[in-house]
Amino acid sequence: MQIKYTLLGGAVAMLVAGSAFAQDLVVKIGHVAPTSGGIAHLGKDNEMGARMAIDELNAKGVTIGGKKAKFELLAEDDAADPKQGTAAAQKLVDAKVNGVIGHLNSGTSIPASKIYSDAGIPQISPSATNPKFTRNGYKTTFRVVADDVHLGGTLGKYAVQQLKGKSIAVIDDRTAYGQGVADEFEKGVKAAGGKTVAREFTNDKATDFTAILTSLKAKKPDVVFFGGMDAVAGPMLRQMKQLGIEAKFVGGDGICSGELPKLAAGTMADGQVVCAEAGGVEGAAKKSMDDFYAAFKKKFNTDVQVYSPYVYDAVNVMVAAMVKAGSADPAKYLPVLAKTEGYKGVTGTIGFDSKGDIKNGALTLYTYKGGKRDQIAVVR
Ligand code: ABU
Repeated sequence: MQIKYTLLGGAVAMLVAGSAFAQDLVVKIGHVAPTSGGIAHLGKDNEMGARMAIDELNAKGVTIGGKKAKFELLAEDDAADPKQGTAAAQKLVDAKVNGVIGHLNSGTSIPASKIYSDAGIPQISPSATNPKFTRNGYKTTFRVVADDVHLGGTLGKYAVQQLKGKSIAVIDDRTAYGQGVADEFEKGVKAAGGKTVAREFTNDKATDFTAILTSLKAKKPDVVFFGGMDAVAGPMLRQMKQLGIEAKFVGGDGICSGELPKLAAGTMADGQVVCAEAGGVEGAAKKSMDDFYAAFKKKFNTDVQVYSPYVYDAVNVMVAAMVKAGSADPAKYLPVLAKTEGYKGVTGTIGFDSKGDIKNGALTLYTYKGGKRDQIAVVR
C-alpha cells in the first residue's frame, strides 16, 4: 500500500493507493485441489478457475454490506490425499477464511467437510461427485455438479443401450470416487438388462495394469469401464492397445479431460472412449460456457481441462450470497447460500436442494476424435 500526503486547501489529505483501503472488507476465499502429484494438471485447472473469478470480482468492484470488498484467494494443495486434505482444511479454518471452494476429489472433500462444518464455514465442491459428500447432514456442504449415482447410472445404461455392450468389464481405483462411480455403473448396466463379466481394481497411483488387463482379455470384453482419474486411465489405454484389447473404454468425469489423449500417448482410436462431465449446457446457454473457455485460454494460455468453469461458478455463487446477505460472515451468508435458486452461471442454472446438491444437474457425454473432446449429448 502506498500512502501520500498532500496539501489540500491548507489541510493535509491522505491519498491511499494500492491494495486494501482502510474501510475495505477483505474476503478470504480458500481453494483446495491437488496441484502436485499425478492429477496436478486438474488441480491447477481448478485453481485457475478460482483465480479467474477472484480477479474479475476485484476488477469490477463488489460491495458487501456497504463496504468495498477485496477478495483474496488462499490456495492450498492437498495432493489428492485424504490426510493432506484435512490438514489443508484445518489451515484454512485457522486462517479464518470466509468460505472454501473445493476440494477437487471426493476422497479429500468428504473428510474435510466435517472440519468446515464444525467451523461453520461454507464449502462448495466444484467436482467431488461421490454422493456421500452431501449426505452427512452438514449445512455447510454444497456442490455444483451432478453426483455419481447420476453419472455412473447413466453411463451404465449407455454402455448397454448405445454401445451395445454384451461383455462389460469394470475396473476401479479404490478411491471414494473411483469405487463409488464403478458401483453405480454396474447398477446402471443391470438396470438396462446388461451384465458385467469382471470386476478388477487397481489404485490411483498405479502405472502397470498388465495383470488385470491380461485377466480381462480372457473374458473378451467389448466395453471396459474405469472408475478413476485420467492419469491412470491414459496408461491403461496404452496397455490395452499393447495387449490387443479393442474394447470401448468408458469412464466418468475423472477421465473426461483435455489431457487424456496425451496421457494415452495417441493410442485412443476415434470414438473408442466415452466419458461424462458432471454438468453441462446446451442450446443458447452453451455460449456462456464457450465464452468461458475462450476467456480462460486468453488469460492463462492453456485450455480448460474439466472443472475450472465449475470452480468459477462456485466462487461467484458464494459471493452472490454474500452480496445478498450484506455480509461475508459465514453465519450470515450461509442461509442465503443454501437458498440459492436460479443463479445463471457459465455452467448453467444453479440452485441447491436441501442436501446442498445442485438441482436438476446435467451430464455431458463426450467421446474423443482426433485427440480432442467431441460432445455427444447433454442429458438430465
Ligand atoms: N468427480 C471426479 C473427480 C473428483 C472426485 O469426485 O473424486
